[in-house]
Amino acid sequence: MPIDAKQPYDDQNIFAKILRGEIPNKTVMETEHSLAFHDINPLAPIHVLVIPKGPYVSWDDFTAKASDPEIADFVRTVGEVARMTGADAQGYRILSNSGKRSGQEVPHLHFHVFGGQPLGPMLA
Ligand code: D5M
Repeated sequence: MPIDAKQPYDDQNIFAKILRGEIPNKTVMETEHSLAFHDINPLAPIHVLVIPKGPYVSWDDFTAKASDPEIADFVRTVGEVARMTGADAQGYRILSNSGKRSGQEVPHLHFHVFGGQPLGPMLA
């Protein structure tokens, strides 16, 4: 069920549980403010999720509330994931759903990094 991106942060969401170590994840990299891990239902050979460690629902929530160091760390982590997975070699896609109309399912900001195959005009 897509979420309302303007809802208050729900600390019982699945990515909050991953950040607290309550459920496992396949970590690609971790920094002071960000975590990158493999998507549980990959839609491409490379499908990594990058999340901030702070309690932000969506991109608009994050960019309104997060500190500059958190934002810089997150943006750099997304780039580093593209490089370290090899997605940068032949091209990749970054996507983030925000709110009901986008189909956002998990109410904790995440960027999808897709790669490893031709991606076509869109990859939902
Ligand atoms: O994307 C939410 C994404 O989160 C979707 O691609 C599945 C992924 N997901 C859900 N649970 C997990 C766990 N436990 N580990 C890794 N990946 C997970 P959205 O943009 O919100 O539709």
